[in-house]
Amino acid sequence: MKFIHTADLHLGMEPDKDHPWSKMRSRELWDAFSGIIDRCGIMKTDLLLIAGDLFHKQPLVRELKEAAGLMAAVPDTRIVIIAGNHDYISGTSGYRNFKWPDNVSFLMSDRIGSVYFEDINTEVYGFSYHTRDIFEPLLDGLKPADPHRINILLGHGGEASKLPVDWKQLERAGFDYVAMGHLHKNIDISDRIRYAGSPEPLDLNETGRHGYIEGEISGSTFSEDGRIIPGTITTTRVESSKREYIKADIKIGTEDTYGSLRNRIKGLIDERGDSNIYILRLFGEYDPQISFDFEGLNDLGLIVRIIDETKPKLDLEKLYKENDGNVIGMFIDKMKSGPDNEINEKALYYGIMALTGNCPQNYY
Ligand SMILES: [Mn+2]
Repeated sequence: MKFIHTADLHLGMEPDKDHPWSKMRSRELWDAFSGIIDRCGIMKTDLLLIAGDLFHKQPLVRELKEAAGLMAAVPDTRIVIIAGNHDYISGTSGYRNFKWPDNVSFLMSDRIGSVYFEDINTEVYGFSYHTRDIFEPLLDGLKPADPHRINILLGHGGEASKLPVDWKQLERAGFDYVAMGHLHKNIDISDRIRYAGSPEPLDLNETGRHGYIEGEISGSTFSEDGRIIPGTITTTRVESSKREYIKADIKIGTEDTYGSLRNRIKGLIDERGDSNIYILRLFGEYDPQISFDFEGLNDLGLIVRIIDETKPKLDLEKLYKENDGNVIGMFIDKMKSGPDNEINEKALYYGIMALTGNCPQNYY
């Protein structure tokens, strides 16, 4: 039995909102879903598992129809869906009365239920969120009803306010595979319990490659004396994401100019790929007579954030000696007796820059 496990597609979301590429990313989330459906067709996948948060918020009918249209294109793949904490089934949820294609099973109840596919001898268990939070450990103590079947559990959450799970107990519960959603990074709890992660990264904390899980399960068999010989499972992570968030540290020195910084960032983006989205942390000490126009760097690529931890290089001792008794000297004195933290240090540097009129040449 061949399956694909995905979750947290968050269709309808606009990642990196207010950045120029946000709308494009929104479309790419749909492309990711469409890509997974295509893969099901190519691989003749028996079962597609969607472990919650297919949509980012309450889906519009238009969006449901769009998704259903894609799913109908692979009629030989059975698709099982649960709702997560983002697309939870509210009183007015579009999910409630929506008519899915024949190959789609939506486990709509807020209590554990299952769907059984006789031809692949596979039973899929799961339930949907009806509220944003679930504090009850609803999966604890759950066991598959029939060990002769391939048993799969769909779950969403795994943290205190989103369906807390006792992993050790779940590991022993007898499921051949537990397809989890909610964490957007791909995380393996064990060989049989996995988070697929979101097929595309959705914000700048979700660094690294993303994709989905492809697997194959052979059902349990029975020895002559009637003992269960457990089936085998193999899984592979398919890294399909179009883009990746990359965090990069860039050390600035007193030799750097705006132009040299630009060139270095351009080199970095050339090397790591211009389809990726960058979070740049700049640190080090710069020549106080140089200024960096961070806004001007935006044409180099998809830079979602610049974290500026640079400071001007100043010779404080020299500065203090030459300004002993005047306002600059008094300011340095005062600040040096302040708390030893980053804010105070920054205030000291900015203050000196202001008092010296951007710092005379001989003070760095
Ligand atoms: Mn979630």
